[in-house]
Amino acid sequence: MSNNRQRILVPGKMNQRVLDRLPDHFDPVFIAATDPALVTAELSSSVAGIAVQGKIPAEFVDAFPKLEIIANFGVGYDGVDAVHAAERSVMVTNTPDVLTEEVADTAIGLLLNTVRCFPVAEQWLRQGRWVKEGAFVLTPLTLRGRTVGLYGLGRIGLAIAKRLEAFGVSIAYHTRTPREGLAYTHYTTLKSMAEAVDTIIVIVPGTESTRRTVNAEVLQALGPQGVLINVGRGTTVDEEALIDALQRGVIAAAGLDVFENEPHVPEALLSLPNVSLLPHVASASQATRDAMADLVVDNLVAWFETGAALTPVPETPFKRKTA
Ligand code: NAP
Ligand code: 8YV
Repeated sequence: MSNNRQRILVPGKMNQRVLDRLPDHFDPVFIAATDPALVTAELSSSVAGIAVQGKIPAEFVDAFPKLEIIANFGVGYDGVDAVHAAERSVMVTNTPDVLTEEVADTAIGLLLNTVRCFPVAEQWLRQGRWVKEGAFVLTPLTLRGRTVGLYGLGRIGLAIAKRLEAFGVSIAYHTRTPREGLAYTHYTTLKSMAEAVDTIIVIVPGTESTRRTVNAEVLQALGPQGVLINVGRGTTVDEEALIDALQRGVIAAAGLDVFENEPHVPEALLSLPNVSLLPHVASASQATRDAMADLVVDNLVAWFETGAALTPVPETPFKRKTA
């Protein structure tokens, strides 16, 4: 391995394919966590790039004066302070597009599991209850006749909407800016959409502008037949308000792939019968995670070899400064 390879730091856990590919191009170094106390003087002065899966605090970024790029594993980059990185002229990349269809598939699966209780029905069969007690109960909810409101209609939201069209349900959406050329009804506020639909699928990024926006008022507006699906970020939903709404029948059911404090899921949610829960697996097939891993490494390679990242986030639209 040549000595003039760029040094890439991997703090904490990282997808195995990223770890396997990094040494082909770089001099990778590893520390256990994004903790500035773990950064030696030698690391501080040599790291040019960081590959991260999870949260990376601004003070950790500031520990590296020669840092040029942070490559985030995931399309959602709420764990990286991209505005702070931009102020320091540090490029931030994410992994859009390569996971869009997989996440949209999961959203539909979670929606069906939630309204038709398929995971519970499977347990009924596996536990021998079909033989001993007879047919599983008829589900009180159905997807038939529903009106689905997408909270977010970006890459993944649109892929979910295309799938929903085939299911014959009505489709609406709420975003800050309406999308041109679509037949779906646009609502300018989340509350007005919640009043008009009976199903909401959350697929917005986890930002300050979306934080806890699915609150008690929105859930009340969704109503007693209401179903909430969250495949975006846990921070977008007020989890306490959701638990209360599910306990009191303010809404009918929820399907969640993401939570406020992962991997911890509140006991109150676990004990509710009207929820379907997944451990943040929307993109978690081998093929899709491999494609995400490749994009992480390919962004680093492109940055150092061509001076331009493949998928920069909007906050860092710049090119590499050459000496
Ligand atoms: P995207 O293409 O950037 O789309 C984001 C959408 O959210 C846009 O329609 C945007 O429209 C809307 N939006 C953003 N802020 C909003 C606000 N304050 N109010 C209303 N709408 C808002 O992103 P994407 O590729 O579809 O991914 C979306 C998110 O899904 C990611 O950021 C990530 O957090 C999450 N995700 C989760 C998983 C999982 O494993 N569960 C996997 C992949 C992605 P406007 O800008 O017009 O408002
Ligand atoms: C991954 C995700 O689970 O891309 C995202 O935003 O939430 C998921 O695809 C996550 O990035 C893995 O750390």
